[in-house]
Amino acid sequence: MEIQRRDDISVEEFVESFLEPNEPVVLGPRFTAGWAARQTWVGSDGRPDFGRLAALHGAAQVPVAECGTAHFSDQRRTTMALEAFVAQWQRDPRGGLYCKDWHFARSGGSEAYAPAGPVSNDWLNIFCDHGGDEPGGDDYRFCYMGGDGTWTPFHEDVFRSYSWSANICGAKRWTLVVPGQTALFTDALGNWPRDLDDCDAAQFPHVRRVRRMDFVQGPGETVFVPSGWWHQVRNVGDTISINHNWANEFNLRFLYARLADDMAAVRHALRDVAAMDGFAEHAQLILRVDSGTDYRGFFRFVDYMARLYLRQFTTCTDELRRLHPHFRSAPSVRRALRKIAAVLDMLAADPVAAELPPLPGDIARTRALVAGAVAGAAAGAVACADGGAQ
Ligand SMILES: O=C(O)CCC(=O)C(=O)O
Ligand SMILES: [Fe+2]
Repeated sequence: MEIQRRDDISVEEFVESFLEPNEPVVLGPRFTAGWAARQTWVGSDGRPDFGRLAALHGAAQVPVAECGTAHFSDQRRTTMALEAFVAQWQRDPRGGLYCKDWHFARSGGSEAYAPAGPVSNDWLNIFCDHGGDEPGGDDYRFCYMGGDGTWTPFHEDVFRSYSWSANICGAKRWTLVVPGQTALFTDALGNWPRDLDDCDAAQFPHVRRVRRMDFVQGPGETVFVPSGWWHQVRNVGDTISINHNWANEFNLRFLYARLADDMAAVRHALRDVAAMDGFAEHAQLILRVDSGTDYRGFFRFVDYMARLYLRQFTTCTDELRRLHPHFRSAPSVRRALRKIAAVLDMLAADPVAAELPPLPGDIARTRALVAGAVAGAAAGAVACADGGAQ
C-alpha cells in the first residue's frame, strides 16, 4: 500500500483526510523549514553539525539504546552525556548507538522547533505541562539521533497515542502496519516480532500476509503515525528527528479502548484471585505498571481537557492558545466536547469504573457538565476563535 504525501495541507484537510479516518501521511519539508534545529544543527553538507550539537546540549543526560542488543521487545538502554554520545557517534557512525526518547523540550529545546499547525492539537503534552500526573507524568516530546542502521523495533505507541516525527537531517525507512491485524503477527503467548523482516517463520507464520506501508521519509519531512498503526523504523545515514506522542478528541476513544483492553487482559491474568479483598484496586495497580496509567488517571486526563474546553466559552486559555486557530474555533470546541461526551458515556457504562470510588460520581458530574454544553447551553461563540487575541 502507498503512503499518501502532501507538500502542503490546510488544517481542515488534515482533519478530514487523516485525523478523522486515522490514516497516515508524510508532510513535506515546508512544515519544518523555519525551525532553528534545521538551520543550526545541520552542516552545509546536510549532515549533523556534531560540534554545534555538543556545544548546545552537550551536558544533557540522554537515554541511549544499543541497537545490536535485545531486551524483551526493546533494546538494552543506558544513559550518558550528549557530548559523550556525539563523540562516539562521530568515532563510529555505524556503531549502533541510538539516542532515543530524549526529553528534549524539557532540557531547554523547545525554542528549536514548533509543531506544525495540523499536529498542534496535542492534549497529551498540554496535560503534562499542567502538571497532571496521568497519563505518564512526564512529557511526550522527544529527540532521536543516530547513525546509519540504528533502528526502533516493531511496536505500537504508548497509550495507543498518535506520533508525529520530523527529520531534522537524514532519512528513515518506515514500515507502518494497517490496524486490526494483530492476529497475523502475534504468537499464542502474545509475543510479537522485533523486526517484521527478520523473524522466526515458525513462530510467526503469517507475518508475510500483513498489509503494510513501506516508505522513506527524507530530510525535513514529517510522518503522521495514526493511533494503533504498529511500526518499525530504520535510519538511513546520520539522522536526527524530533517527535511527539500526542492525543486529542479524534483518538480519545482509541486510548480508552486500549485501556479497557489492557484492563481485560489484567483481569484475565488475575482471574484465580478475583474473589480476594481489594481485587479491583490491585488490578488498577497492575494496569498502571503495565500500561502507564489506570482508570482514575485516564479520567483525570479527560476531565482536565473537558473543563479546559468548557472554559473556552468564556476565557481564551493559554493552553488552547497554543493550538492552531482551527482547533479552537467554536465548531471545533463543540466537536471536541461531543467526542469527550462519547468517551464519558463509555466510561460511565464501564463496570470496571463502577467499582472504583469516587470515579462513578466524578464521571457523572463531568458528564452532566459536558452534556449541558453539547446540548446547546453554550452554543454561542468561543473566547479565542480568532487566532488568540482577546
Ligand atoms: O524514529 C524512530 O526510531 C522511532 C520513531 C517512532 O517510533 C515514532 O515516532 O513513533
Ligand atoms: Fe513509535
